[in-house]
Amino acid sequence: MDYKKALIRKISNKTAKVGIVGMGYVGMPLGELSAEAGFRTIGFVRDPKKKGAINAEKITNLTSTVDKKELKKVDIILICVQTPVFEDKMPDLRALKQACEEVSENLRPGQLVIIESSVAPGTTRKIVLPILRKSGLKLGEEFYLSFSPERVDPGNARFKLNKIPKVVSGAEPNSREAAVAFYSKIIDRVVPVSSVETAELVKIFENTFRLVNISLVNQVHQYAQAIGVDMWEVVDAASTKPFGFLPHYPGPGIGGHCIPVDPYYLLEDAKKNGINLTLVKEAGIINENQPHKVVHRAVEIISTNLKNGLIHSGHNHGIRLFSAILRFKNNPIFFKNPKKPKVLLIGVAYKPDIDDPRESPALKIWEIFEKMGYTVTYHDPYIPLFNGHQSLELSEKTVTQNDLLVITTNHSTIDYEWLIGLRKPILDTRNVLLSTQNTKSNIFGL
Ligand code: SAJ
Repeated sequence: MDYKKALIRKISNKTAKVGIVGMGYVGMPLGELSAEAGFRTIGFVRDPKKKGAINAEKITNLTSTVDKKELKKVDIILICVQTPVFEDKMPDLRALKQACEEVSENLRPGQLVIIESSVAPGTTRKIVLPILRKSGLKLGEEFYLSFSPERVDPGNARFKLNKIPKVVSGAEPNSREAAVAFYSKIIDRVVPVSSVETAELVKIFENTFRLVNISLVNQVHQYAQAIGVDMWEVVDAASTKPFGFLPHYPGPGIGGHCIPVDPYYLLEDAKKNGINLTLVKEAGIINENQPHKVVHRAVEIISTNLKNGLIHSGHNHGIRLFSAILRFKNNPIFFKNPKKPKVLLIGVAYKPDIDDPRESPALKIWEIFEKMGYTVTYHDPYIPLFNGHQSLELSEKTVTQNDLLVITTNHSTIDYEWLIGLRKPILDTRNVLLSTQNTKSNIFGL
C-alpha cells in the first residue's frame, strides 16, 4: 500500500482529517486555519473545560476532545505543546515526550506527525522518532515525521497566520513531501528545507537573533543614558537605513515563552557539541539583569524625590537604607520599614495588548521590590490576577497612594495623559510617555 500517495490524495481533496495536540497560542490559531481551509480538525486537550470552551465556540470543522484514542481517526497530527526550560535553564521536554508517547500508542499506518514546538536541533530525530518507532511502524513507508516551526506572534494583527511563510522539513523525503502538501493548502508560502535539523535551527536561530539584539539595545541604552542621548531616538533614526538594520528597543527585560527560552535550547545543544556560544550566554545574562536595573532606577527616583521633598518624610529612615542599596547596585538587601515605599506596576503582561504574563519581567521586578521591603500592587486591564494579587482599577485613589508608578508594559488602552496629570513620579520603562512628554518633571526614563 502506498500510504504517502493515499495521504497526499486526501490532502489535495481535503478529506484528510487533522489533529492538533495542544490548543494554546500556537495550536488554537493553527486549528482555526486548518478548519477554515476545509479540513475536519480535532483539537486534543487535557482539560475538559478547555474542550468545552472550544466546542462552545462552534467553529465550523473544528471540535475538541480529551480522548487520545481519537488520534487514530486523524491523518495528520500536529504537536504544538509547550517546550519551556526549568529554573536552571535546562530544556523541559516533558510535555513533548508525553504527547509523542500518546501519539505513538495510537499511531496507525498512513499518518503524518508534525512537530511545531520549538526544540533544539536533533530533537525530532533523536527524541521524537524513537518514541514513534515504538508503534512498530516504519518511518517513510507506514508513517511520516516532519518538523515545521511555529511562527505565531501573539497580538500581531498585521501578519495573519496564513501570511507567515512556513519552514517545512521531513525526517526523510516522503515525510517532507507530505508535510509540504499539507501546509501548501493552508499557508500562502511554504519554505521546504533539507532536514529536520535545519528547520529546528531556523526557529531557534530566529529567536536567538531577537534575544541578542534586544539585549544589545538594553546594554547600549545604558551608555546612551550616561551621555544623555535618547536610545529610542537613536533606534528610530537608525531604522531609516533601508537595509542592514532591524529596530529593537530597550525595555524592562524580555518576557514570553519563546525569546527568553529558546536560546537556552541552543546553548545546551551547542555545549554538547563542544561549542561555547559566549555571545548568546552574555545576552541571556543581560536580559536576566534588566529587571534589577529597573528596580535600581526606581530606588534612585524615590531617593531623589525624597530629597526634593516630593515624598513625605515618613520614608526618611527607609531612603537612607535605599541609598545604601544604591551603593550595592543590584544586590537588594532585606529591608523592614514600617512605612514601606509603595509601587504600582502598570501593565504586567509580557508585551503590550495581550493577556499573557508568562516569563514577564514584571514578575521579576515585583519579586525584587518585595525583597527590598516595598509594597507592590499592579494594574493590567488584560490580566485580572497576577502573582497572587488582583489588578487594581486605575483610580485617582489607587494611583496617588503610591510613591512611584512603573510602566512595565505599555498597553495602548491606558490613559497616559490622565496618569501624568496625577503628578506622581512615573518610571516609564517602555518610553511610552517620554517621547511625547519629556518636559514633565514627574516622568523618568529607564
Ligand atoms: N521586546 C523588547 N524590545 C524589543 C522587542 C521585544 O524588550 O524591541 C520584548 C517584549 O516586550 C517581550 C519580549 O521581548 O517581552 C518578546 O517580544 P516578541 O515581540 O518577540 O514577543 P513574542 O515572543 O510573543 O513573539 C515572538 C515573535 N515575535 C516577533 O517576531 C516580532 C517571534 O519572535 C516568534 O515567532 C514567536 O515569538 C515565537 O513563538 O517564537
